Amino acid sequence: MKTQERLFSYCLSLIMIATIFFSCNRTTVKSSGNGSSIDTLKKSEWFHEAKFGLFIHWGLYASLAGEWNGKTDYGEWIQYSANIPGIEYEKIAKKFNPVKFDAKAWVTMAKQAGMKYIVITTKHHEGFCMFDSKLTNYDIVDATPYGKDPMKALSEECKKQGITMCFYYSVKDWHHPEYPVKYTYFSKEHPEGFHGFPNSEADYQKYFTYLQGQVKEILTNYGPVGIIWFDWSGSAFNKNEIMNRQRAQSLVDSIHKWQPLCLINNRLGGIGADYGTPEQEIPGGKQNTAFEVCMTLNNHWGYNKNDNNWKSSKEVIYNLCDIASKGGNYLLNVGPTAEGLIPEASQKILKEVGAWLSLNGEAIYGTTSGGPSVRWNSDIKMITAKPGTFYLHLFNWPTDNKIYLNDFERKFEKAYLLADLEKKSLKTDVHSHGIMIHLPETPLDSINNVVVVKFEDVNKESK
Ligand code: FHN
Repeated sequence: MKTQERLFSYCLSLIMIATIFFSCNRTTVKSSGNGSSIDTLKKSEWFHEAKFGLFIHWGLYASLAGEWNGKTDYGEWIQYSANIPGIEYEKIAKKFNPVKFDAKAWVTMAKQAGMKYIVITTKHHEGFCMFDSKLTNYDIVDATPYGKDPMKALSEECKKQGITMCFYYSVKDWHHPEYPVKYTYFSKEHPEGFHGFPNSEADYQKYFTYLQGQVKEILTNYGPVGIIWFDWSGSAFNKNEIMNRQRAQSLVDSIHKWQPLCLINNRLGGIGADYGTPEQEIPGGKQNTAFEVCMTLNNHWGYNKNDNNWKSSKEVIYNLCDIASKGGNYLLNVGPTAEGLIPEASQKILKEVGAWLSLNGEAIYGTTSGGPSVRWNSDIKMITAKPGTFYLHLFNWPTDNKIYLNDFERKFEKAYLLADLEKKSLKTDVHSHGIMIHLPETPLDSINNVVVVKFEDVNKESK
């Protein structure tokens, strides 16, 4: 290779290395921790204490109640799944008038269900804003006969009742003309993606400015917000979308300024995430990072009047205990009607869950994963813990009315049934290789009987 060429390639590689070096610095997103000045653990204390929250999917799609052109299995994706053009879909707003919406009734229902926080959709993929936004007229105040801001009423009522207000915000937007179709969901129905007002010139920066402006509105107009629950950023924040990832990081930095204590979920491409959000499934085992399982009560997030495939209160309690025994939170959904009512069936299930938690909440709120540190009866799968205490969740009453605590290294103190108002100590036999707890013939609770095991908390002294 002639000297010039050798010199030329040498310079070229120098340039390459320089570009990579500089590009890395420019593009590296501060992913060590979430960049918040306030330690995530500190600001997550309320979240780990709370354990149980209400998810609310409410929007124009509630008016269609899951039906379009004779098909009845739609939900909050009805505009996409039924391929409804924007101009057609917008008309729904003109009739959206939730006169029966009662913030007090909603928050009271959540509280009586034993839920400690509410996450409500301020804007779902349809792009319609269920709050008063100065950045669009496609919102509940400007575009509907209702003309009021339900987020204002809800945040004030949450404050009154000590429930933490949290907001869901969809990054994807089938209404905003600057939201590129390429970032929407490609499927058999829509091989090129879907948008109500497809715009080939869509400029994501313009959309992101809109998004940033709206996130500022919901984080500065409604008082303290516990969580900003982003959803469906699609491919916009994929690792090769450098610009967008930078935009997301700048949004995270702004959120920390507007609400330093506000938690951010992991659906902004994972940027600034304080915790993970498994959906419709419970992780197999204890997780090392904070997580919150979100789940529907029937088959849809949004209201579907024909969907009566409701979970039982036992199933909900089972999921809540299972998730808590793995160190996570449970965010359970309701889909209100267009009139502003929570479906009766949802209310009934949540009331029953609340009745169980009113007696057994101690075994859920503020607990950690008990973990398999001690070998129990094989069918005791769920254990939650607090210093000096294990909570054994018995969904099946042992056939021989006994619990075996094998190799229980801790200094055992006593055991009793949590639902026993007198907290009478259960008879126990302490053996060299463990402890046997004698249970009464019949369980006190028809769903889950929690046995409380008290032991000497070795850490207490050192505290
Ligand atoms: O597409 C949404 C869906 O409509 C719903 O909002 C869930 C809730 O977590 N999130 C998305 C699906 O992952």
